[in-house]
Amino acid sequence: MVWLVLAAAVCTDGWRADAEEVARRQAKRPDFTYAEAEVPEYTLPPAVPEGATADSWRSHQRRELVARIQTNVYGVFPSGAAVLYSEGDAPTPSPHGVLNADYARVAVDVQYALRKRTLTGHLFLPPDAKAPVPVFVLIDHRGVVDDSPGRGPESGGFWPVEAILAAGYGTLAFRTEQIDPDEDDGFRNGLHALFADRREAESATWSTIAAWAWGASRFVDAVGRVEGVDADRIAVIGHSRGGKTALCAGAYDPRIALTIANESGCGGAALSRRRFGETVERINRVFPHWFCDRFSDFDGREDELPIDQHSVIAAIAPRAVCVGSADRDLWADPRGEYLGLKAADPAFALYGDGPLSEMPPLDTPVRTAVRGYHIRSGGHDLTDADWAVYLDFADHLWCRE
Ligand code: GTR
Repeated sequence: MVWLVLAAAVCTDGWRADAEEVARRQAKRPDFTYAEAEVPEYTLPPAVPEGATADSWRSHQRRELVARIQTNVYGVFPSGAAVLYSEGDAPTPSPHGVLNADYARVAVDVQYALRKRTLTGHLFLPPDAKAPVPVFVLIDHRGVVDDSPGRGPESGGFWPVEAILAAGYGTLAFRTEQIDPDEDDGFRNGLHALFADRREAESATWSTIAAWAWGASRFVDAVGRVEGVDADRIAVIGHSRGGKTALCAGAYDPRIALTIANESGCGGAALSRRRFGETVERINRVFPHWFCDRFSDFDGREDELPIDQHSVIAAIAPRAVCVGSADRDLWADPRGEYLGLKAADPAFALYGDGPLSEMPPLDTPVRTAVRGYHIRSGGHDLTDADWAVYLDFADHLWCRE
């Protein structure tokens, strides 16, 4: 794979949306912006406070930023539940036949006020690893993993288990619906049901994305306890709404070593102030449960947001983060996703990382020491080609090339 290794290089041949595709989208959704020329002027809040240093960032400024993200965008997951990680079975040869892998079913028990739920994830490890391996935790909002007894997880484009194992990594996938079903139910089901007595007082600060992100953190804990896993090298990856969730998890949980947001769009890596494709108003109207109530105060008033989505990426610094876009996925605003990563430059610069280059051409991944960006040909999906970029990035990050 060809990577551009970045200095402050200016690339004049960077990606531009296909004009016919823009016209087609625009005709289909005339109320939304698909033309770059129509993006309004905007000023982003600074990624880091003036005069920030690596010390001040580490000691309090990163946490203060996370608090602003919680208040304004993703909200919080209700606190106070007891979490039990069962000793678990050591990974054993996969019962799924097709895979040459070790497999473990990973269970996490969550208990609050005598109410209890068990979360389940599926972990595959390469069978012949000589040292503990890094693991990719996949946020599965598509139901790719089949939890029913006797059935194994399907290995395919969205979760190419064989390719991940062949690259020397382990991988766990968990279904988001067991944590919170993806519907606007007033937080009555999923794990929120454990906190029923707090619903009236607290639910304005709850969100489904924060709950899924909390779940991702629990699986980071759980896999870190499994023999053969390198607990310091755990990546969390999600696509689309799962990509928004990965960014929330990466910002909130400093133990996540690599955050991967594939085509995460509005409320993900894309800058809200650009109002390109999906907007804050639209996402809050169609998916009111994804974000905390306060986020809808900014419907049509993006310039009043005290942060923007680059702040979420900044809150991950100095840990690693990859953002992926797709050429035909204009609803997710590929350029806005790139700019979200780019505008986080000052936070990563505190640690000597970057700057990120200009937007690269199609299918030409770029990276700094700890950030990666690519835009792939094709539509909205998490494909083998995206995984190949992320596996390559992990090789570079963890010196496994
Ligand atoms: C769309 C939504 C996007 C994206 C996508 C998905 O309907 O507008 O923000 O999250 O769903 O998750 O596939």
